[in-house]
This record gives sequence, C-alpha cells and structure tokens, in this order.
Amino acid sequence: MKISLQTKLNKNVMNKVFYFSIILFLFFTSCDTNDVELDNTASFIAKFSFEKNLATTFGQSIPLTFEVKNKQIQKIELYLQDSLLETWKNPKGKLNYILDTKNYTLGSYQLQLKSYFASDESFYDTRLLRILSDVQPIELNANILNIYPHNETHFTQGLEFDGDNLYESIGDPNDTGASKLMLVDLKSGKVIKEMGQERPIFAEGLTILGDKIFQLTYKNQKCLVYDKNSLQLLNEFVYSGEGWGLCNDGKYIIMSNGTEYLTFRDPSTFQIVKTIQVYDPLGPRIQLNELEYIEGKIWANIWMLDLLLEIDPINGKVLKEMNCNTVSSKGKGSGDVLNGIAFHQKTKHIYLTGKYWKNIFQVKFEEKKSL
Ligand SMILES: [Ca+2]
Repeated sequence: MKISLQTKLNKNVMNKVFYFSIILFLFFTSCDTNDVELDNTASFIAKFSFEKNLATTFGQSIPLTFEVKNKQIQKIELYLQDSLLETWKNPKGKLNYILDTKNYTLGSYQLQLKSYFASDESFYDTRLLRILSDVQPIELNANILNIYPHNETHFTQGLEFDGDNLYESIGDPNDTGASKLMLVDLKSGKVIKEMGQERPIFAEGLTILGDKIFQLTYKNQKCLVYDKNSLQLLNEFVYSGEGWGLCNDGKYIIMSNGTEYLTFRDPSTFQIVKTIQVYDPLGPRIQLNELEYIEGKIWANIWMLDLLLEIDPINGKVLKEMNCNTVSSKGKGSGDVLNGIAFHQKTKHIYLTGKYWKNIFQVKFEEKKSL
C-alpha cells in the first residue's frame, strides 16, 4: 500500500513473520504443556497419530486418528479452532473422527486434542489443518475500453461509485497530511468536493453504505465515518491491526488487512461478524488490497502485482484471476502500483486506476485464449 521501499519491505517481512509465528506457535504448542512430572511422556496424554500438520482439499473427508494409552484420562475433547467437534468419556484404545471439510470455509485451522484427568487438569496436543480450494481459478485478461483522466498527485487507496458519484480515498505516504476523501468527476478527473485529514492519519480504502462513507486508515486503527453528501466526519470506529481495503455487500463492511484474511463487519459497530481466508488450490492468497463488491463476489487487487482476484464471499475460494498487465503498462508511467477498482451498478462498467496514475481505465475481462 505504501510507496517507500522500506515500508514495502517491512510489510513483506511482517507478513512472513506473521505466518512463521503461526506455524512456530502451533509447533511449540504441539508439545505437552503440563507442569507435572510425567512418568511416561509418550502415553501420558492422547496424541494425534500423525506428526505433521495436515493439508487437504475442500470437499474431502479426512480421518483424525489418535490412541489412548493412559487409563487415567477421563475425557477427551477434539476442537477445530474454538469449535468442539466431539467428546469421548472414559476413552480407550484407537479412536477417530471423520472431519468433513465441506462444512467449513477455506484456510488454516488449529486442531486440538484435549485430555482431561480427575484432578481437573487438562493437557493438549495440537496440529495445523489447512483446507485448500477445490476450484482452479479461471484466467482472464483485461482489455481497455475507455480512458479517463486521473489526478496523478493522488495516492489512490480506495475507489467506489455511489450511483453516478465517484468517490476516491487518497493516502499520505510522505507523512505530510495529504490524506483525503474526495468526490471526483470521472470524465474531467476534477475534484468536486473533498475532506482532508491531518497527519498522522494515513487514509486507506473506502466504501459507501446507506448515507455513510467508511474510510480506513493504514496503522491508525481507526475507521472514519462521513456523511456521503457533505463529507463531514460523523464518528469513528477503532479496530486492531492494519487497514488496507474496504467494500460492502449491502449488509456488512468487508475489510482487507494485507493478509489472506477478509473480515465482515457490522456497519453500526465495526465489530467482526465473520472472517474468511482467501485460498486457491495451492494455498493462501496474501496481500489482498483494494476491494470491490461486484454482483455477489468480492474483487481484490493484489498489492505489488497487476492482478485482480474474484473471490467467493461464502467460503474464500478464488474463482478468477484477472491479469491487468495491459492496463498497468499503459497507466502506471512513473506512478506506483495498480490500486483502485470501481464498479458502476447501472452500466456494469468496471474502472481501474493506480497510485499516482494519470488515468482511470474502463476495462472488460476476457478469457485467455489457449494457443
Ligand atoms: Ca473499490
């Protein structure tokens, strides 16, 4: 999202640290976590019969097996994240649970086997389970239909139509107090109305729901809420972590944070009501950035790539990959990355731009022709 190389590097590093920390956390917690003296660590608690973390494809059923050797275990519980899958009382011998992955959304989950003893102590064994997508994304190419002017001083972070009104959010990569929310004219590129924010606010994605505009901030952990007509600030919500892109499905605000996670939030509180992880058949798609909700699907552009994804909002499956090289090569110039997707509801037109780009492009997407 940001322009400085250092910041870009920091983001890449932070994303990597994030993933490694999850994996390391899970591996460390896969050890027994009791503080009593164990007479036989191998059989003291119930453990999964597989040592490594699991990866499977959505729709498959996988057996989760384990063996109970210790007669002192009174109860065993199997959890997927915070959901209790099954309880065994006075368990003995080899046990298993068939997990049907089609009942879950895609992504990484923590599997946990908890052993309970008469002393009320409990100990656990943990693995990571990844549910990959069963859908190979359709590959499309962007073709340019029309070209409109775009103010090349705008560090575009969000772009969305409300009827015929085009709103743009611009960020503040040089920490000069440049963050703004704007109503712009598509045909002339001119700013009709604007509302600025002082540093250290660094504006990010925006979305319009009802009479309100929601504008994210990068690291300020605030979502600013404006009246869409006056652009007057009404209130603000707080959230944890970074803010990257926003869109909405007519009911919930949908937010990206640079990872593969998308959170669905209540517009009246900004509290998370649902989370999905965006996956293809090989793994997570990280760096999800500017968002747009287009006819029941979420579109996201991938930071640093000339690529858009179409995502199923129900389960996180990547349905389409849309190559935007033609748009970027014509539009980027000396500017920064592709960032900005706007869909006009009535005409069904799709518009793309980027940070410091001179143009906004109306595009259509066509399937790649096989040679
Ligand atoms: Ca958008």
